[in-house]
Amino acid sequence: MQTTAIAHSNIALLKYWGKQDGPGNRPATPSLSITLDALTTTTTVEDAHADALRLNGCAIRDAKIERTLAEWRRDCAIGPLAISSRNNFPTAAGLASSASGFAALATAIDAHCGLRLSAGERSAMARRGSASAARSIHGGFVALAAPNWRGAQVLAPDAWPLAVVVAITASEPKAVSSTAGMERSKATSPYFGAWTEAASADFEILKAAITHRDFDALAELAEASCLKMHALMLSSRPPLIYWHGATVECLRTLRELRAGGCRVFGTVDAGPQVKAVCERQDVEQVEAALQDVPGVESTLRSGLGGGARVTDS
Ligand code: 2P0
Repeated sequence: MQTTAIAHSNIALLKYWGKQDGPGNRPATPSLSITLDALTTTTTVEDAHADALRLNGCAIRDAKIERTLAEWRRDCAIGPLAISSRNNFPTAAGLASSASGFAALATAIDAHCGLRLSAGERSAMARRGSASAARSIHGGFVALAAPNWRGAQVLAPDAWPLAVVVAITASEPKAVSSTAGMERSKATSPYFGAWTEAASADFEILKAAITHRDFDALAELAEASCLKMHALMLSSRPPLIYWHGATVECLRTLRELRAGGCRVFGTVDAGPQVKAVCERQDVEQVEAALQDVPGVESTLRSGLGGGARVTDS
């Protein structure tokens, strides 16, 4: 018997960077994201004699997945599993493959092992693997915040159907993982205290921009959150420079488009890709402009997607 689940990647409009001390993989700052329909992880689990993992068709060992399975087994009855997972986009390159990956894995295991978890419990389960995965349990606009640090939907995908163009500037895995980068920023950046102190107020303002569907406010606040996070990364020691030259050029291109009246803004995570968020009528113009930027290898287009779900059991 096998069970398959699918989950979509998400990108943060308000960024999480840094963890609380103690167990549970709780973020130090709240975040808000959009779930992307075109970027998916599909994961199949099957009973086995011992755990085995395949990613994109290759047998692998993954310390983070092994550690997370061990944590889940402390709370739930989960037998040995053969896990096979496939991403339809580059892995570990700043496109949130761990978000869709752990959301799909938690959803598949919940159904396969008959855990009967609520969406909130499944989100907390996914968070143990990767905090951003807590958001991919839900579709549309999603918040991850205190006190329980479970993802919660703010708006359904069709309530504000924005579009996203991802400009891929490099598809190899990043040099410093998000987890290691966050630890470094927390330990060494002189701005870390200011980052966490402003987070609750930033969260409320950005959440209001989403519920009011105020694109101009969202653009300004999301861009500010992204650049503030990268200031934190740049001020870490040794510095975390996830950007490539083309990353900056894409952001400049998007700011020019916005100044010309196009409703678009850019955001960048722990990798060199640029995600342009725009209104649907502008998506072709945005994609064409990004394809013209030297160093952009390819682009992906997406709308907003739904939450993680079982597809086959
Ligand atoms: C985010 N990122 O809010 C931020 C912005 C990247 C930059 O969450 O350590 O894979 O597994 O909890 O969730 C990526 O970090 O990190 C991330 P862990 P995760 O989307």
